[in-house]
Amino acid sequence: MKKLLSFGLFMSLFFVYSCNDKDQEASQAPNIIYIMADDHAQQAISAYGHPVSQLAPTPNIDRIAREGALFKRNYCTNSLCGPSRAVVLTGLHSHINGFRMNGEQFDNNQRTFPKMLQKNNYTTALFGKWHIGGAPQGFDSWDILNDQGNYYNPEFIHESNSKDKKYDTIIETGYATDIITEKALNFLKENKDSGKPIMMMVHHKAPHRNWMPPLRYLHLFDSIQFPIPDSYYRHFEKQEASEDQLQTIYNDMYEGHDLRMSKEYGSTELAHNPWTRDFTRMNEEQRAIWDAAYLPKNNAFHKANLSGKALAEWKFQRYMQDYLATIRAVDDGVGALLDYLDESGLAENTIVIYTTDQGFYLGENGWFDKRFMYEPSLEMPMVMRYPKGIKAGTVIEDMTQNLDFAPTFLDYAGVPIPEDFQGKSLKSLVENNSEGVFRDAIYYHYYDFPAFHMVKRHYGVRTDRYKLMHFYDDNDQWELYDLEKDPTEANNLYGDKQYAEVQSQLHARLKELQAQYGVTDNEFKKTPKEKVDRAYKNFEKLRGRSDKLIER
Ligand code: SGN
Ligand code: CA
Repeated sequence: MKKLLSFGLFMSLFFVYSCNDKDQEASQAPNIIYIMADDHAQQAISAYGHPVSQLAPTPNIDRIAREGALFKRNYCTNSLCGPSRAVVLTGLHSHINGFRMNGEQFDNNQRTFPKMLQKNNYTTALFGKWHIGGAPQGFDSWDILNDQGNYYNPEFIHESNSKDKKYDTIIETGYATDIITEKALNFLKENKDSGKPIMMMVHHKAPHRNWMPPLRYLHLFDSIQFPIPDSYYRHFEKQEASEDQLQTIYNDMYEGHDLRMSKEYGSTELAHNPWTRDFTRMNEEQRAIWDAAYLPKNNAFHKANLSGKALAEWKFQRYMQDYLATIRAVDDGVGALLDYLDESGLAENTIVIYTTDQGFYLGENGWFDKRFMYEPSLEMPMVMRYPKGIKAGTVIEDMTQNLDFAPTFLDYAGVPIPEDFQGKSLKSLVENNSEGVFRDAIYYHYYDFPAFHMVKRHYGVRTDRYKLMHFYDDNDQWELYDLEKDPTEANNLYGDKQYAEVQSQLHARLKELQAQYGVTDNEFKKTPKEKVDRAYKNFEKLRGRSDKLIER
């Protein structure tokens, strides 16, 4: 009897103890703040050291890296907005989560990490760009931009309190980046004492096309000349897809819409501007400040009467000035969130991530936009801070991917990672507890063709040193690069006898990855020729400039 009693006592003590422990653990689960910009190039985050970013630094984003970790080789699996977001949410490649290209509808009923965290005691929230269609699921609170969103006076959609309709669509006055930051701050303030951990996704529109800076930064970079990439006028050889793209700064940017060039001296009317909505939505007050800033700059441009390469380089400068000024506002927003975490005492137990949905071109090859598996668009800059677990100044050289985000968050939250997730948790890597190579190769597949910028469908493998790519749609071309000898991927070595061994190893690794990730033959559909021709015709009509194209 005595034995039984003491066993009972032991069990109840154990029960009380383990409950306490569990409660404590739950209350200690870290908050997760995931900040994602749209199209933020690695070259434009000063912590990465690229010369452009040294002229337009991002002190607050850098602070995350300095106090936490900088991921030097984080890559996306499919360099486009919607697909990247779908991978982040599901931890699965595009062909498994079903969202292969923009314009498709994400199956919101599928498993996502926010849903899993929500079921595990987290309060979850989402603010800003969504762009994968349908109503977000797995968030206690959400307020999203309509479609791509607009810089000025953007339209937001959220669940309605009214019985008659499900959603409210509201135009909010102000600048999108600042409004999104404010929504995030308000949410933190309202929920910080709820006793539950928070997972909040803050998705900026900036610095996505058409790069409209906030009123406070319309002159920020006026006096700065940014370095023009050596490859600005690159002539392509054995790179058919690169020849056929439509994303060249000097030929494809719309002079009004993208570069804010005016029709003529003395006019505030925009030159070639196929989409007027971005400007007409500004109110009178905003438009007056805007015009007062651009009129003298555009007048000076007309006076200079530039053509040829001088014009192409002027366009590069205007692009950089505006693109980087939109980033300054994003960086301000990051700073406001970090300051609030400090003031509120939340900083210590909060993981803060800053990343973007894919890389971006800042004039390399003469380009803007993304989509290609080449380095500038494959790279997905990422910094991460967690004072409790990550040592300040950590630099990760291993190849990581957006595929790894979902398992990382679950791991930190103490939620079991499903076996079919296709990425790996970054926790032990970033906390310096892991051994060996994190990943020896990554798999990539881009599908959105024919579409904006006409980047052909392709897939490939990247290892530590090499990259093998296959464009398989309206052309059929393999490309092979030795990234150590040729970091800008100018020299297609496919078929080069000296690389025969490397080439066959890469083919083998590619096949293995496709088998591992469940890639089937259905993934390599070709587009009918008439459809491709029609798309080229349509996009040719829209090309940026009325007079002749600038030769490479
Ligand atoms: C818009 C842009 C394109 C851009 C796509 C996809 N044109 O269509 O330049 O590639 O978005 O971007 S715009 O004139 O309408 O701005 S993504 O980041 O959403 O994938
Ligand atoms: Ca994007």
